[in-house]
Amino acid sequence: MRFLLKGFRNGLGAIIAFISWIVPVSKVKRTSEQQHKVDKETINIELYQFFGCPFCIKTRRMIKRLNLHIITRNAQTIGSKFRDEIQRETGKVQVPCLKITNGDEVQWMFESNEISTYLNKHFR
Ligand SMILES: N[C@@H](CCC(=O)N[C@@H](CS)C(=O)NCC(=O)O)C(=O)O
Repeated sequence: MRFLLKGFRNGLGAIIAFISWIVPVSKVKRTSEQQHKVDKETINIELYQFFGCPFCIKTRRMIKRLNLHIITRNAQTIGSKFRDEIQRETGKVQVPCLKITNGDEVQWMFESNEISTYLNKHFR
C-alpha cells in the first residue's frame, strides 16, 4: 500500500513538473550589469528540493521568474549526500529549503511562502 501511494505521488509530481515545464514563465529583465550583480549575490544560495514536489515546483518557477541562478540540490534519494546533510543540519527533511551561506554562518529556510517572500524582497 505504501509502495502504491509513493508511486502515485511520484507519478503525479512528474505530471505537475511536466506541465510546469511546458507553461512558460515570464522572466524579470535586467541589464547585464544588474544580472551580474544578482548572480554574485545568489552564489551562496542553494535550493534543496524534490523534483516532483508541488511546493518545490512553485519555488523553482518563482526562481526562474526572478531570473536567479540558484543551484538546486536533490534531497529526495534516501541515503544521498544532500538528504543526509539537511537531516543532519536541521533535524528534518522538508523541502523546499533554502540554504544561505555567509562565511561560517549557514541559514536554513523552510516553507515555500517564506522562501518566496525572501527572494522577492531581495532580488525583485
Ligand atoms: N508548507 C510547506 C510544505 C512542504 C512539504 O510538504 N514538503 C514535502 C514534499 S512535497 C516534504 O518535505 N516531505 C518530506 C518527505 O517526503 O520526506 C511548504 O509550503 O514548503
